[in-house]
Amino acid sequence: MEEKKGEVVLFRTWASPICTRVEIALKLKGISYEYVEEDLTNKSELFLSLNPVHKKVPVLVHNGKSIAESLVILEYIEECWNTTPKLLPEDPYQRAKLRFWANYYDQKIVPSFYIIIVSKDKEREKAIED
Ligand SMILES: N[C@@H](CCC(=O)N[C@@H](CS)C(=O)NCC(=O)O)C(=O)O
Repeated sequence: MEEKKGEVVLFRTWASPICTRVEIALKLKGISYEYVEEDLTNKSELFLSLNPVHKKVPVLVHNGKSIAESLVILEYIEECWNTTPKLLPEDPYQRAKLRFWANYYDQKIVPSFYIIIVSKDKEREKAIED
């Protein structure tokens, strides 16, 4: 069940597995949000004002306040919507295992994903295999 905590907007781009991570968290917690597709080849002034340091998606805007960096956003979501299903398990060992796979996703899956969508031939085949 959704907890009413105000307006949530997610600036993302469809081809980003990093953004998908935030979207999964929002869906898991049943949080309603507006999706704004940002064109990374022509970033809007609004978007640049929301993440002036890194200028990257994802950016979460909650009640007019912006939060950048996907892992920071996940922690914010967990802290703000703390009565909905937990993103992290209680048990420290289970947490460690989850962090291991989250790190694996960042180190292995995300780079391969970008190679798959932009490369051809052998490089692409290798990324698929990886
Ligand atoms: N460490 C950042 C990485 C975010 C990131 O790399 N976003 C990419 C899309 S996946 C981006 O916005 N790239 C646009 C750019 O670098 O100009 C996070 O976890 O949020």
